[in-house]
Amino acid sequence: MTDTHCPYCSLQCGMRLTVPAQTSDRASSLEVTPRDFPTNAGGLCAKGWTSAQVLDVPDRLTTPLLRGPDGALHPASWEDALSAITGGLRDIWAAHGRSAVGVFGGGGLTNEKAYTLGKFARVALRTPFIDYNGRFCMSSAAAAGNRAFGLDRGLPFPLTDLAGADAILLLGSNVAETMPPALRHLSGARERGGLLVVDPRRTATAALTDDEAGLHLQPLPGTDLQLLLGLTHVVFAEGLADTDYLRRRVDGVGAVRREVAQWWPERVERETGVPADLLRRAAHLLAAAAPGRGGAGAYVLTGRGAEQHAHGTDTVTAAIGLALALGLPGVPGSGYGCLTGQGNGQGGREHGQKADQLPGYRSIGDPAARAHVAQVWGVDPELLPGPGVPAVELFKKVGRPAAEGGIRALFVHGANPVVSAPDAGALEARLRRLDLLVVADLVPSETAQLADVVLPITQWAEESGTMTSLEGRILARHKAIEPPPGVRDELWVWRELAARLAAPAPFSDDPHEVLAELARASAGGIADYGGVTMERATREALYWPCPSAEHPGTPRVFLDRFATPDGRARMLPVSAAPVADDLRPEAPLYLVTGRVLEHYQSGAQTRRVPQLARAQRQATVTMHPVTADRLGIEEGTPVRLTSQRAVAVATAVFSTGIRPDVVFMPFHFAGRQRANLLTNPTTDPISGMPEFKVCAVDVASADTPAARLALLSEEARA
Ligand SMILES: Nc1nc2c(c(=O)[nH]1)N[C@H]1C(S)=C(S)[C@@H](COP(=O)(O)OP(=O)(O)OC[C@H]3O[C@@H](n4cnc5c(=O)[nH]c(N)nc54)[C@H](O)[C@@H]3O)O[C@H]1N2
Ligand SMILES: Nc1nc2c(c(=O)[nH]1)N[C@H]1C(S)=C(S)[C@@H](COP(=O)(O)OP(=O)(O)OC[C@H]3O[C@@H](n4cnc5c(=O)[nH]c(N)nc54)[C@H](O)[C@@H]3O)O[C@H]1N2
Ligand code: SF4
Ligand SMILES: [Mo]
Repeated sequence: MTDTHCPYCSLQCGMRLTVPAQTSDRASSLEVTPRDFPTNAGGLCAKGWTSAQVLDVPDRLTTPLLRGPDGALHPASWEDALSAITGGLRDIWAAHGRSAVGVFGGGGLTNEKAYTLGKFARVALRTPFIDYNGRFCMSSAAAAGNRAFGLDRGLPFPLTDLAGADAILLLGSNVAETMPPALRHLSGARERGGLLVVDPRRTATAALTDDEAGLHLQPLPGTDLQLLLGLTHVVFAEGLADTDYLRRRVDGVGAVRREVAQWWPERVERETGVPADLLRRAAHLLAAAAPGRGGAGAYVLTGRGAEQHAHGTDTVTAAIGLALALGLPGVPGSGYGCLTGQGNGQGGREHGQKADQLPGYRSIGDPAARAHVAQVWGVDPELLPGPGVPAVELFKKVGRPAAEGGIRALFVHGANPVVSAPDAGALEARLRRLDLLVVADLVPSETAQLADVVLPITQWAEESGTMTSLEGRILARHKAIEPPPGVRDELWVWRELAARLAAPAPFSDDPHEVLAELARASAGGIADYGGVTMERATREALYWPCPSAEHPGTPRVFLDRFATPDGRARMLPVSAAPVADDLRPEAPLYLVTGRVLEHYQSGAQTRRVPQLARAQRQATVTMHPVTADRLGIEEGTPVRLTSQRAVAVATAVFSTGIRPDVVFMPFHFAGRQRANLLTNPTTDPISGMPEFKVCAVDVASADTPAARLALLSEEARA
C-alpha cells in the first residue's frame, strides 16, 4: 500500500495505490483509491481513477529505440542509445558549437527532474536554449504576478480558503471539467449566490451559476481585458473601492483609475457583448463580498481562457487590478490566484527549466544568483550560459541552419509539442529537419515517433520525488511498484549522459540527494526550498517559501507585505488590443480551444486508456445550431476548419450554449484532428505565451467519403 498523488493535473489529488496480495506486482492489478487530502477530499476524476492503466498500456516503451538507415525506429540497448546521443552531440558541437543544441522540458516533471534538466542544459550541454511547456500554460499569469506582487505563486493561499468566500470570479476556467474535485471549494460562493463565471461558452462550470448561484458572463473571446477594465470602472465610479487598503498597500492607483474611467459599462457591452447591467451586477456582487465592505471574502481567479492570448499578461494585470481595487490580495479569506494546470506546473517553473531562470526562481542574468548556484554546482559562474529564449522562439530556431542561429539537436523531456504547440504542422516539419531529436517518454507519443533516439522512462508510480501543487504546497510522490525491465529513471539518464560528456559537475540519480542539492541551490531565492525534505513533504502541509528545517513553510504569502522591494503591490494601467489573428471575410468565426473532462493535454496518455478513449474518440468541433444551419452542416458529420496556417478536420457537435460567432475544439487529438494545426503562434510580448485560445477560422461541411475515412483512420491511430 502506497500513499501518493495523481500523475496528471495540478490539483495533485491524494490517492492510495494497492497491489492485491495474490497477483503479480505489475500495474494492471494496481488498485487506485482516493485519499482524504485537502484539495480532493476523497474525490478523483475519471483520469485519476484510471491513471494506473497507463503503467501497462500495450505500447508502453520498454526499450530504447534508434532510427536506422531504413528510416524506421528499432529496439536498441541503452549503451547504443546513449552512445548515439553523445556521438551526435560531439559532431554538432564540433561543427556548430554549443548553442546549436536545445532542450524542451515539461511541467509534469518532478521538482528533482526539472532541477536536474536545467542543470544538465547549463552544465553538461552548456547551452542557453532551454525552455518548457509551462510557457504554454500559465506564463502570462506568472509574468503579471511578478510585476504586481514581486512573486509568482499560482495560488498564494491554500485552495480550501475558497470555501469561506461570498463571491468568486472565475475568468476562463472550466474547473468542472479540468479539476472536478475542486468544485467542492466553490460551493460556499454558490450557496451565497456569488459564483461568477466568464466564458464564451456555457460550460459545465458556467452551468453551476444557474438557480441564482451566480452569473455567467459570456464575452466575445479575447475581450476579458475590456471586461475587467469595465468591472474596475464600476468599482471606482460607484464608490466600491477599498480606499483604505489602496492607501496602505498599493502603488499606481491614480493611473489605473484614470485609465478605467473611459471603460463605462455601455462601451464594454459594445466590445464584449456582455450586457452593461450584468457587468454592474457582477461588480456589486464582488464588492459586497469584499472584506473592506464587511463581506466574508472574495476571490478573482484566472484560468487559461483569460491567459492564453497575445495580451494575456495585460489581461491578468487587469484581473489583479480589479482584485486590488476591491482590497483582496494579501487579506485572509480573499485574494487573486491563477489556477495552474500541470501536475508540477508550479514547481516546474521554479527550479531552472525556464529560459531565464536558475533554481529558486532566480534570474540567470543576475550575477549574485549565478555565483550562488555555480557554487552549489561546483563550477565557475563564467561557465553558465546566459538567458535563452521562450518556447515559441526556441521552436522557430529548431531545424534551421546553424549559420542562421538554428538548433540542430533537441532533447524533449515531458512534452508532446507535435500535438500541443501552436502552428503544430510547421513545428512538425522543423523537427523532421533536425540532425538529432532525442525524446524521453513513457509511450510512443507523436513527438517520440519523429525522434532519432527514444528513451523509455519510469512513470509516477515507479519513482519517488516531489511535486509542487497549484497552491504552492510541496508533496511527496512515492514509488509503489518496480518499473518494467528496460525502463530507466530520467535522473539516471542525465547522470549517465553528463558523465559521458565529461560535465564539470557531478549529477546524482538519487531523488533524496537531488532534493537536498535543490534545497541548497534555491536557498535564499524567491522560491526557497531550503528546509524541504521528502520526509517533511510526506508528513506536513509544507508550502514555500520554507527557508530552513525549523521554518514551518508559508501557506499564505503577502499577509504582511507583498514581495516587491518596498512591500507594496503595483497597479498598472493596461490597454485593450484586438485578437492577433482576427475575423475577416475568409475566416468569419472565432476558434476557441481547450479541454474536455476525459482527456489530458496532448492525449498521449489518456487516448491509450480504453474507458477514456471511448468517452471521446475523435476531435469534435462544437458550434451553435444556428451557425451550423447557415453553413449547411449536419450534426455528427465531418467538418473542415481552415485558418491562415492549415486545415484540420473534426466531427460537428451542436450546442446552444456557445456564442454563434464562436466554435470550440479540444486540443487532445493527433494527426489532422489537431486543433493546433490551426492556432496562431503569435505570442504575448512579456510572457512569450502563444495565443492558443483564439484565432479566426473558416468552417465548412466536409461530409465526403474521404473525410469520413480520414476521421476513422485517425481514430484507429489514436
Ligand atoms: N480534463 C483535463 N483537465 C486538465 C487538463 C486537461 O488537459 N484535461 N490540463 C491541465 C492543465 S495543464 C491546465 S493548464 C488546466 C486548464 O484548465 P482550464 O483553464 O479550466 O481549461 P481550458 O479548457 O483550457 O480553458 C478554460 C475555458 O476558457 C474558455 N475560453 C476560451 N477563450 C476564452 C476567452 O477569450 N476568455 C475567457 N474568459 N474564456 C475563454 C474556454 O471556453 C474554456 O472553457 O487544466 C488542467 N486539467
Ligand atoms: N490549442 C491549445 N493548445 C494547448 C493548450 C490549449 O489550451 N489549447 N494548452 C497548453 C497547455 S496549458 C499545456 S500545459 C500544454 C501541454 O502540452 P504537452 O506538453 O504536450 O502535454 P502532455 O500531453 O502532458 O505531454 C507530456 C508528455 O510527456 C510524457 N510524460 C509524462 N510524464 C513524464 C516524465 O516524467 N518524463 C518524461 N520525459 N515524459 C513524461 C507523456 O507521456 C506525454 O507524452 O499544451 C498547451 N497547448
Ligand atoms: S482532478 Fe487532476 S489530480 Fe485530481 S484525479 Fe483528476 S486529473 Fe488527477
Ligand atoms: Mo497547462
